[in-house]
Amino acid sequence: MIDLYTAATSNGLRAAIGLAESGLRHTVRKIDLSKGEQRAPAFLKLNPAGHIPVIVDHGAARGPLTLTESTAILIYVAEKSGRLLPSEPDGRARVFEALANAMTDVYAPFEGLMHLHGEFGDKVPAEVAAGFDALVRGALTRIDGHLAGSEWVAGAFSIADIAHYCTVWRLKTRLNRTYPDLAHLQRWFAAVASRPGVQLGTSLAGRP
Ligand SMILES: N[C@@H](CCC(=O)N[C@@H](CS)C(=O)NCC(=O)O)C(=O)O
Repeated sequence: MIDLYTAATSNGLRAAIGLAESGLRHTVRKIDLSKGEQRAPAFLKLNPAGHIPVIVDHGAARGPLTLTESTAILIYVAEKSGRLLPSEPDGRARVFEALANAMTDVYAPFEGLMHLHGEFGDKVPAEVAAGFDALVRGALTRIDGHLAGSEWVAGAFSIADIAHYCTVWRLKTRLNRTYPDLAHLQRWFAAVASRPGVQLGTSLAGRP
């Protein structure tokens, strides 16, 4: 059994969807970030950084495993379940390439925008946000181009789709960035959103 500690953020959703799509048995424990539950002593024992998501796998090979970092959690549940990641090196390399792209070229500038919103609320200076927005749009435009000829971001549906989806979801639900002109990205987003595992993970992590 795996315990997931999470909340309705892009990182929290990444782990919740990964677990739901993996089919591994798990429980979801919601952490209320607005109430500071991530700084409670019991939670800090799991992750001294005070960040969700965290998993505790009570059935890990060498005894209970506590794991942080949404990307590491995605890879762990994919490897443990044998789903969401191809077995042959070429296919795995493509998934890891897309995963790295999701976390560095899309998530990182998105996080910059989130920090600006945290600092300025609705009054984010447009000229300051513009640089981050351009980086996110540039990366999403390249993914849109790839999706013009492919159903998913790297071969079959994988943890790379989950990683990208959660940032695009949060761009929409938290920052109202929807990219209606990127038609292939829209088609892909709707396809990911319609998957039962994605819907289950989203409902368990909760609304933003
Ligand atoms: N690199 C980490 C980032 C985790 C993270 O930043 N979590 C945020 C929510 S998205 C958090 O728990 N913030 C609580 C806080 O800063 O107090 C990951 O990918 O899991």
